[in-house]
Amino acid sequence: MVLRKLPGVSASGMGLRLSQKFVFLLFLSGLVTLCFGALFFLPDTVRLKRIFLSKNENPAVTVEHQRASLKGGEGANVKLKVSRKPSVTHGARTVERSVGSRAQEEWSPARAQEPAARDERVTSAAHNGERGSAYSYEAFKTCLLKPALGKNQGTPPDSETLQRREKVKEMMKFAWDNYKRYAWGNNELRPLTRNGHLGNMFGGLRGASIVDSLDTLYIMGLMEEYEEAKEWVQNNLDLNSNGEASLFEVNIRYVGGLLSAYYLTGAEVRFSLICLGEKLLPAFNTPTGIPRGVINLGSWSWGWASAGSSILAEFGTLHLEFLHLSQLSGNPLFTEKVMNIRKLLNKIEKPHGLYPNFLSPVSGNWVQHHVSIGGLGDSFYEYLIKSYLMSDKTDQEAQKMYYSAMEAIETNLVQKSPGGLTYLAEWRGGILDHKMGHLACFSGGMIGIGADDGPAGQRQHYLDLAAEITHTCHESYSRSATKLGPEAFRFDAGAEATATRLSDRYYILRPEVIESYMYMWRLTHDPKYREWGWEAVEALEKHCRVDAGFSGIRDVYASTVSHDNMQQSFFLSETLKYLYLLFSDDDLLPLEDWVFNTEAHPLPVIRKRCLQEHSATQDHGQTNLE
Ligand code: DMJ
Repeated sequence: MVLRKLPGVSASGMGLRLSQKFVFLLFLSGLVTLCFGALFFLPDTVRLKRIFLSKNENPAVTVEHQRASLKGGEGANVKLKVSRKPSVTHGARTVERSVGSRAQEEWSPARAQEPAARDERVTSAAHNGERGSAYSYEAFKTCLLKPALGKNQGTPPDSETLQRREKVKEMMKFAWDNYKRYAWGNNELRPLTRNGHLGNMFGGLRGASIVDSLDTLYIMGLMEEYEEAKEWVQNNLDLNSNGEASLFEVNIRYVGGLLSAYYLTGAEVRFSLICLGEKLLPAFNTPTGIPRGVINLGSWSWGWASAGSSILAEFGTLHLEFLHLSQLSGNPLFTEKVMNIRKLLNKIEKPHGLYPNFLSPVSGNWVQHHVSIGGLGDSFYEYLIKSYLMSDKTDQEAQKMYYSAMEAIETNLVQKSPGGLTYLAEWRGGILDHKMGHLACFSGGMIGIGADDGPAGQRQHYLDLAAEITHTCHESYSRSATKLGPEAFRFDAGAEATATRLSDRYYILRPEVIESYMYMWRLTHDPKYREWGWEAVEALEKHCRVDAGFSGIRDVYASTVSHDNMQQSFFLSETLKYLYLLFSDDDLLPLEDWVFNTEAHPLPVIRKRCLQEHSATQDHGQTNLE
């Protein structure tokens, strides 16, 4: 029809002149290219895109794998879904196979990764069966100094503490049962509307509350619930999920949760752990190796997505989990990635010895000079001291970095209010903001566990500082109507540990204050920490417990509360776990053997020498038998 209207052009195409044919063909091919190119920009959910692009490049692979493949697991068959990426030699297909050691030689999740597969070192020894580097769960257990659950599951001798602990266990069961009933498989429970919440933090990953709860259920002895959770992870945790996810959140909740479940119970989740770990590696494909904060988890396409600067607390909170990923997989790449971050941080100039919160992953320079021990900075410092402790106190570089950072923090950020409260201010290009976030309250515990290994003669000083900060955070709770603390509190314009802005008054079931009570209890056995913990339990019961779970509240100063309709997964993973530990004996997850990641997932101290000796003995034994 269009052609007919053009002057000098006959209705039949045959009548076109050569130049007209050329222009027409050019136009047509342009149109086709444009349409095909546009497919790339469609959301992953659009069917057309899946038909044209995904099928061949990202097929779901359901893998049945048995413990025979990975040394030291339990006998359970494990079904999990992983994303299989194209490789040069393998065609795309959906396979269901038994992953015994032979099957793993043929295919490893590492080989299936697109961007990471380009790095040939991404071949997990755990999967290709390399002798000597296979991880032994039995060896790991012999290297623990004490039984993980203590002599008697940490049961406290006095009846009052025992009753309090039972109450916390009941809260966990209540939170879990309601999640199970109304939100099973979702990331969180919405307890008022009685439905599930997926959110956008984890890409397409689901079940955050389940993965986050595994270890809490186990240490509380909620075994039926633990089995349900484990079964869901083994059968339904779908790693083949598209969508942009926070590298930090996936690492601390999913990788951390699975690591703890593996180490505590021997549950066979090592394969999914390594798959997931390898899916995070493309985030490091930046000019500096400092990872981007957001990663496209399931996609064949871009490894990382968002532009802009990387956040200190995000790229600085990978070390513990990544070291364990190397340990379990035999693949040094995970360790190399986080050691590279550390190298850059050591090299870069630090204003007054402080670490600003934003860094460009492209230039490797600080983006602005905002320093905080709360949000954006917090767990970077936590992971320095915990890296040292988790290395069996051999990682002296982490030790040095932590204590130098502490020195700079003390010189520049530690303040005393007119009322005598010690707090950590924030620093903006040399100007102090006299505000402390709830998140910063974890630092009481951190400074406490770091007290022993600082410069000589500083132990008591650090313990005192830890106690003072924990006291201030308790004040932020006791000065509110609900006895729960606000998101941020200030020390200016007459305020002392209270929120002055409406927008800072909420409480979302966060753990940090209780976390510090738990550490301070372990370090000092001062009964006030258990009392403070109990005050928090009563407040949670009174104001956050609703008919179908626990909910955050919008204003801690209002005596009639308004709920936010969200039971955060960290409430099950952290808040309730720390409370339970606070009312348990110290031999439940003893601190000599375990460090908690920033989501409260316990990870064992890596005793390299012990592990090597153990495998040497095993090898020796084997040789004798042969
Ligand atoms: C948790 O997810 C982790 O503790 C993280 O480090 C920051 N805060 C939340 C809970 O408040």
